[in-house]
This record gives sequence, C-alpha cells and structure tokens, in this order.
Amino acid sequence: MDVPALSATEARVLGCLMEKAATTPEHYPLSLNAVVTACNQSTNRDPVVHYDDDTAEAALTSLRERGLARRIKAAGARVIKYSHVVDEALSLDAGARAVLGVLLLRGEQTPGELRARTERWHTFATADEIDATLRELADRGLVAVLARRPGQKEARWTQLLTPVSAPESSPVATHATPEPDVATDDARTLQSAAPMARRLVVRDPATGAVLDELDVDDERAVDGKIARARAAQPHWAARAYDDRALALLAFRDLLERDEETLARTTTEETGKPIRQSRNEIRAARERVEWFVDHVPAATAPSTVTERVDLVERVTYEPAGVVAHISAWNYPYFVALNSVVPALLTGNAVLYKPSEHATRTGTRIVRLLHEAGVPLDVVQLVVGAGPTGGALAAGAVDVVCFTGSYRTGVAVAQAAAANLTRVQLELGGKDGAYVCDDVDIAATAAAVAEGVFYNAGQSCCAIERLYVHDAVHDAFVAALVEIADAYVVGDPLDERTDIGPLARFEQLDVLDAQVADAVAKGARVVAGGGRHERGAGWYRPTVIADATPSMRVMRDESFGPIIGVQRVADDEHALVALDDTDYGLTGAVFTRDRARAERILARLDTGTVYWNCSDRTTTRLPWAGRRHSGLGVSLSEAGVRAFVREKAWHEVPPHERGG
Ligand code: TXE
Repeated sequence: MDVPALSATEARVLGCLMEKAATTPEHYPLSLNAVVTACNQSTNRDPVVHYDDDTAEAALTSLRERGLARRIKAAGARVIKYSHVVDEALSLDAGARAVLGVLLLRGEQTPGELRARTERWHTFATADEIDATLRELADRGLVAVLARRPGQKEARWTQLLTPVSAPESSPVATHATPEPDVATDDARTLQSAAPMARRLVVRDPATGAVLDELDVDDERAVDGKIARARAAQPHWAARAYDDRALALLAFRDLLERDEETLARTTTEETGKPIRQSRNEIRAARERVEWFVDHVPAATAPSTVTERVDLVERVTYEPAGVVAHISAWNYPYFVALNSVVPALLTGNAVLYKPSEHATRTGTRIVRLLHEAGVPLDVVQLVVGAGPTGGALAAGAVDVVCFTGSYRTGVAVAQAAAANLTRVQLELGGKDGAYVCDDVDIAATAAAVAEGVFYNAGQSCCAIERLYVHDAVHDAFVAALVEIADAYVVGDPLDERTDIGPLARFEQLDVLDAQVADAVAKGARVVAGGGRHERGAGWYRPTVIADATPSMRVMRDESFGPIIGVQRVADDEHALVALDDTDYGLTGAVFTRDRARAERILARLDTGTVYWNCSDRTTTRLPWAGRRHSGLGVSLSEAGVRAFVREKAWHEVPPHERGG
C-alpha cells in the first residue's frame, strides 16, 4: 500500500486503535464509544480534541474504506467493534507500529521522547534500535526528520500520513543525521512531495477545545471540484423538477430526523445558544418547503406575444455551476437560502461554509447526499479565505457570498475577471427609531430581541438606536433592565440567552467601540466589557448619550452591544438613520402606521420594519444596498438569481392559402 493520506481526525482515530491494541489488548477491539473516549483523552494526546460520535464514525468509515481498519460484529454480540489492520496493510512490526502510533497521537518527537513514550507499546532495548526503526519507516516514506530549530539539541521526527503541520518544520531528510549532499536532495524531494501544511482546525469558542481538523481544499482541489460539478450539472438539470424537489423534501425530513445532533454541532462550533440553533434548523425546514413550492412559478416560461405571424416568449435555464461562500452566524439560513433554490433550478453547487461553521456545513452536504442529491451536484469545499478566493476566481457561473463588506468587494473583484454573476449579502449597521407614542415595556422587549439575539451576530440586528426625547430615559431604563437580566453562559445550556462570540477577534472590536464612545462622552449603562464567564463572552452592553461620530454608531459591531442616541423628532431621527454607508434594513416603532410609512418610505434600505426587526423570510426579497450588498436573495426574485433568461422571437411559417 502507498503512504495513505489521512485527515487529522482519521490519524487520531487510527493512532488510538493502534495504541489500545498494543497497550490494553484485553479491552480491544474498541466500540465506537471507546474510540471517542480514547480520542478525547487529555493524556498522551497533542492536541487535545473533543470529537463526537459522528466525527469518529466518519473517520472509522474512511479508514475502513482505505483498508486500514476493520468493523467487527461478533456472533451474538450487540455492539459493533473496530480494529486497525496497519500490520497487514503496511506490513509494520510491533516496534514500527509503536513509533508511528505515538507520532500520530502526539505529533513531532525526538528519538529520546519516542523511546520513552513507546514503552507501554514496545520495548526498544537501545537508542540504536529506535534509530533503526525510524530509518526503516523513513525509507518507506512514513516518517521524516524535521529541520532542527534554533536551540534544539535533538532532531525531531514527524509522521507523513497527515499534512506536515507548518512550513518551518518541514522534513529535511530521511535520515536521523542529515548528510549535506544526501539531505539536500532528499529534503527537496521530500518537501516537494510533502503535502502543503493545509489543515483547518475547528475549535469550540466556549472551551477552546479542538472539535475537528480538516484538510483544506487548495486551488487545485477547488478546480477539480468545479470540473466535476460542470460534468454532473447537465444530468441533474435534465431530471424532472419533481425528482429534484423530492430530494430536497427528503433533505428537509432529514433535518427533522437529526435536529438535536445538528443543533448541538452548530452550537459547539459557533457558540450559538442551543435553543437558537434548534430554532434556525426548524425554520430552515420551512424555507426548503417554500422553495420547493415556489420555484416552478418563479421560473415558469411565459409568452408575451402570441399572434399568427409572431410569437414572443421567455424561458429560464439553470445558470450552471454555483459557488456559495458562506458565513457562520446563521449557517443553515445563509447556506440554504442559496443552495436550495440553486439545486431546485437545476444547478450544481460548490458550498464553502465559513471556517467558523465547517462542521455544520459538512453535515448539511452529507444530508443532501443522503437525501439523493448526487455527490458531484453538491460538493463541500473546505477552507477559509484563500479557498474562498480560489472559488470566487474559479470557472463558475454564479458566486453567492455572505460576509463582510470588505471581503464582498474582494469576491466581486475576483469574479469580475470571468464576468461571473455575483450575489453579495454583506454586513449592515441597521438603525431603529423609537417614537414617543410607544408602549415602552413591549417596545423595549422587541428592540432588545433585535439587538441581542444570537449575541448580536446578525447582519440585520439593530446596531444603532434612536429614541424620541419624550420617552428616552424611561425607554433606556427598560432596555438596561432587560440587558442585565440576560443569562450569559454555556451555549449548550437550555437557559442561556447569550453565548460566546464565534470569532474571538470581534471582542477587541467591541472593546475599542466602547472605549471610543466613552472617550467621546458616552455613558455605559449596561455591561461594557468582557464577561467573566470566559474568553469568548461579552456582556450585553448599552451605551447612552451616543453621538454620530462614535465608532459604535458607524462601524458594524456584530456583538451584544448597542449605542443609543436621543432625537428631538422624526426629522432628526430620519437624518440620523440615513447617516451610514450601509443600506440593509431600518426599523420604526410606533403605534401610528401612517407615521411609520412616512418615515420608512424615505429610508435607503432594501428592507424596512414597522414594530419589528432582525427578521428575514423566503416570501420577501432580501436586498442590501450600498455597502450591504448586491443582488437579491429570497422570494421569487431570489430564485431567479440562479437561472438565465432565454428570449424566443418566433415567426411561424406563413400558411399559403389552400
Ligand atoms: O466574514 P468574512 P467573517 C461581517 C460581520 C463580521 C465580519 C467578519 O461584521 O464581524 O463580517 O466575519 C470567506 N475571497 N459579517 O470573518 O471574512 C470566509 O472563509 C473569498 C456579516 O465571517 O467576510 C467565509 O466563508 N472568500 C455577514 C466568508 O468569506 C473569502 C455574516 C465570510 O468571511 C475571502 C458574516 C476572500 N478573499 C460576517 N476571505 C452577514 N451579512 O450577516 C474570506 N472569505
């Protein structure tokens, strides 16, 4: 067998099977539960991980498919067990298995460390014995010695079944003591053969634990997936609509079947409170249904002229291959708002989840395949910015992007080179105005929901608040009372309202906005900094006496924070609401519909709210203006983002008189 290329997860699982076979044969083979426990133990592991059953089971399946592990169901036994077959597959004796296993489980080691750490696996009587084993493994391309870092006495060794972890530690030679002439050649050969260091580590923002490690798709891999999508798309488009619709309805049912484990996966990797993760998945099922019901009408052929001598009509064809570069804050909505209508209209889709929600994205694609969408018709693309960049610049027909304004511009620039159609859903700095006629308690509750739901990590969260002078003090007091009462805690706890932010770097942004506001004369009346719960949490924060020049009133916060500015009347509120580079949504809270309509009609935003906020629906178009986006998603208009019109001009032959 050639040197197998494993993901970090597969390597961890294989290393555990090898370890337990050598050190606790009485408890071997292992059940799935025992494999998960072995993977997640904190001793003899680097890094420490936090795999769930699904992750371990997927790795075991892959290892079996590669001939490195075996599934065993003894006669009469209830529990399925797993063993490795590295000895057969790679013809490795006990000593070689011990060295390779410890490298798989603990990363780079010196020969001295290996000799100590393989003790429970196999006894190496002398240092020469372990050197000889390392050389044998190196000659087979299974391990390599790394460049000695400054101050390091002993060279360190790494296994080569997974990508090398970092360029500066790339292998330099196949021998324990590199010889200049041999080492240089081997080093070059080895380095060019050694896979690039391209792994995506998914961490739990609440605990920092590693949840998964995935191989990243580089440009070559992205192009390969695009080619496979291009080849598969015509067959998918040729299938009857009902066929495609049945697959998506089956997907909807799988979202229901696996709701709890899916919700947990999203909460673990994004920090979204479990109740909110469940809400999103439930609402996502309704969105799938809406698209299935409405795509035919949105793309129905139409005849605009029908005369004896002239027929003019329009038909719609799938765009072809759609790339979707997604965000993490609503991983189901953001993905399915594009992926579902794109598939239903006969396109093939390449879906790159955010690096902060890759496990959710992986499960979405797995369920689409299980529901009957062909493997090459929807493909997962794994990676962060560079992978997204390769996708945006790739030979695709539409790029859908959800993310920041800054990155949206980069995506549009990359797509422009191929004149690829883009649909950009970017950030916002959405304002809300509370009039003097409101029910203060009810409106404060509604506004708080718009500010703090999902810890404020929503493109259409209320991010600027303007309150009429007549109710300002009472309203702010009511808002502070709500903010102070939120349960800030473990996102897996049913009681939690505010979890950790998905991106730690955002806490620095929030700190800077608070400091800037206070320096310019604002008052912090609730929260105002990081929460003692842990590194990722920010206290629900209300800043009073805000003014337009403060960063908290200009830059996207994307966190549980709100600046409140007092306004004298509707005209003052309108000027303030429009003072932004963004144009996503605007909200007015008042009892008076005519008053609301007058104000909302003058906002330069794609969406307006009367007595509500922070909501989207498939029934209405979602279109950001200015720095908030380009193009339309949702509604029948959004469906047509995935098709191309064809205009038919037809002159029937003139029937000669008989
Ligand atoms: O967004 P990014 P992030 C805003 C919000 C948030 C900020 C940063 O203010 O704080 O953006 O969030 C991929 N070419 N919103 O870092 O960087 C990246 O891998 C192609 C609002 O999540 O825009 C990810 O999949 N792709 C928004 C996606 O783009 C690139 C929701 C978004 O990443 C790329 C999310 C590149 N050069 C964030 N660089 C909303 N509308 O709700 C990165 N990516």
